[in-house]
Amino acid sequence: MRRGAGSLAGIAAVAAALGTAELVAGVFDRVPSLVIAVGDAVVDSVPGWLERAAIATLGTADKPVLIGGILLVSTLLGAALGLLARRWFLPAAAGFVAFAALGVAAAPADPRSTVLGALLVGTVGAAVGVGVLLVLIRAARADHAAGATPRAAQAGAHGAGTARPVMAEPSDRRRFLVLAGGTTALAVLAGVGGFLLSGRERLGELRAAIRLPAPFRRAGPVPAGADLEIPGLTPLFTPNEEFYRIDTALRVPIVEPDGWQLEVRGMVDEPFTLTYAELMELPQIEADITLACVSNEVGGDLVGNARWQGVPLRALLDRAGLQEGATQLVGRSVDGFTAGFPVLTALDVEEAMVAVAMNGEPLPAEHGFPARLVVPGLYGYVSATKWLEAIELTDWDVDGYWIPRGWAKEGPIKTQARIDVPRSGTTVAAGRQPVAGVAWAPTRGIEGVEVRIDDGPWQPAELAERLDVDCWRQWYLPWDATPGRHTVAARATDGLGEVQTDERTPVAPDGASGYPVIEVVVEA
Ligand SMILES: Nc1nc2c(c(=O)[nH]1)N[C@H]1C(S)=C(S)[C@@H](COP(=O)(O)O)O[C@H]1N2
Ligand SMILES: [Mo]
Repeated sequence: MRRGAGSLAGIAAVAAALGTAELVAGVFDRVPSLVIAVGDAVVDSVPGWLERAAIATLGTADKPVLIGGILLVSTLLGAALGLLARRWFLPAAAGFVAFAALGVAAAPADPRSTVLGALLVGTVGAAVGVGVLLVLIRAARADHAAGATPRAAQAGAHGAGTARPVMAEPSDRRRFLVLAGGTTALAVLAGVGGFLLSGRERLGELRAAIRLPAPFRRAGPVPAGADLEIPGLTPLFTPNEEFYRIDTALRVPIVEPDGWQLEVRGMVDEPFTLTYAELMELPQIEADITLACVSNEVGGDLVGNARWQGVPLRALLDRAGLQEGATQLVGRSVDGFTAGFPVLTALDVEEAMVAVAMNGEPLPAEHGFPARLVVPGLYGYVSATKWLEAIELTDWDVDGYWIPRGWAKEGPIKTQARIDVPRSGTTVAAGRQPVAGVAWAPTRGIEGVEVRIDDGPWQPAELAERLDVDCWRQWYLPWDATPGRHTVAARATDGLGEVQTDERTPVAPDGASGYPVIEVVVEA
């Protein structure tokens, strides 16, 4: 039997196993996706420096790359097992079972699935894989036998020569290829279908049916002139679909409001639990808050501004009654992620909230539906837990997800300006050109932005009307651009009068600093 046929049979069998498993995971709640489970286990176990390097080089493509890598390794493994199955079918079948067992073993990394669900999907996957392998190996043998037998007989008649494999009957060959190809195609369809089925659509309907309560304290009206509306300049509010997304979840957790609960527990006098309906009945506030990721490079786009609505943290803490020694608030996600920050921040910053809505609609699944934390002034990795399921009051010794992975325990957002217009590396016409961007220093506000052309003096930019200290502010400088190559730098001053530092630091451990600098060519 030819090697190509063996490996093809193995690849089709692996595809069938994975495709069926994904379909089962998509149809049933609490049944994990084995591919995602392995991916989650990889994410959880790689050292912090490697995870940082992956995010730095791949950005948000890190997830597709990881999943692609798992599928590639699976395909190679399938090819190897297929080769083995040509001679030794049982060991190859055992290989399939071991492969499925690996996926099942990884499943506890996904706290949303049950052990029974993992066992079920592993068994189904292994059975389908072994079954398909058996059928295809048989078909390949038939194909091979059809090709080899007449030739061997011929060779025997002449009493000499070696029985070299030759082309089989075209019909047997075709039968095998159609079988292997068809199985693989069906398996891919099943896998994609399972992924799509995994609850997203239903969640969209549930979200659409939710009526948001009116907040008792509204965010101020947006003053005319808060959005300069300069072409190319970031809008004041980031649309939800364009809001940056950073999390460790390979598949967006689909959390239905029914059955979801928020627990407030730990070092409190009266721990309590809220259903979604109960949370929605509590008095809510609305606030315009700029959220930033600690991994945002100077000039980067891992930052966004939204109008958030939710229940103030302070109200929940007052109800629970803080005990002495409760110095840290740790948010726990249904996906196992954790982030912690000083309890004092939760008490001092009035707008710190359990958010349920973003820009006037229930949180999108990607941004933490049904509830998440939003804390003005802190990077997301220490504060903004999405798919929140518990608020735990602890002492300072507990570490959130990113802390043992090389990030600072405290994560205040650094004052930053970003130049959006002109875009770095572009060519603009000589004459009056806008230089424009945004600047943020949540909780402190932005009091000034200055721009420097080449080695010239720092020139004050015009600021858009202030919306809130917690959100970014647009700025603008009319520039008389002269022909040639120019560098443009910017720096912001926060509400405390502190000028953004020019000291360049990398994103790790506590956020990038330094001036944003762009290069443009001005054409005569
Ligand atoms: N459950 C969960 N919440 C999370 C994270 C995560 O990995 N898992 N990442 C945090 C980080 S690092 C950031 S910057 C913000 C990003 O929020 P966004 O995706 O809504 O922009 O979410 C925070 N909340
Ligand atoms: Mo982040």
